[in-house]
Amino acid sequence: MKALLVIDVQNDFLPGGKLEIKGGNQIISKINDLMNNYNLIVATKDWHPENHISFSSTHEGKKVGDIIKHNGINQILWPNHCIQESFGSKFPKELNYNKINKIVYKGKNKDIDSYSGFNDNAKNASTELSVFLKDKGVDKLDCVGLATEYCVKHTALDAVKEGFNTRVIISCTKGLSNNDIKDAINEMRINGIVII
Ligand code: VGL
Ligand code: ZN
Repeated sequence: MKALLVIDVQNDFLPGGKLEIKGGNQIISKINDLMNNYNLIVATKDWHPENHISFSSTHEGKKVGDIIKHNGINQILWPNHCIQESFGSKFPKELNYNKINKIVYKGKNKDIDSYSGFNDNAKNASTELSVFLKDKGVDKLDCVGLATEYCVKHTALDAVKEGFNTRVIISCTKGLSNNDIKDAINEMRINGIVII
């Protein structure tokens, strides 16, 4: 059984959003088309409280792009984004989100970021994603969404670790930095992810 995983396609990651990814809007209609090929579609949402550790505004004297160490792990500081229930946290109206069967929320704990839809960045806590997919009999997972080198990469790497036959449909992803995207694609390939 195959499933489509739509990662963090939310207003704040699209042009005009708080953490905008150039061209992020261009993948929406492609994802809508792709949805026709799947009987099970799951989406992740970045879902932060207002004082989240990943926001530069949470740390006095820090700015966007700074890297801090928190509880032993590096954290890049971002603009405030995807605050729970805000407009920026919502699906864009152009996305056929009524076809999504299940939404998994991540990054809810203010003390730790969560790029992966499966686990937080310390790999201490898991979301319900893996159990949900396995309960549905999913063995093949196709990943699309934003951003290629952050949440898509980390979600796909964890999917492999969870035993899913994992592919990333690269034309249905967009990232922030071309160099980092290249590195991310290599890292995903090395770890057994099929890039199509
Ligand atoms: C993401 C940075 C911060 C992502 C989420 O969805 O790739 N990136 N939070
Ligand atoms: Zn985030």
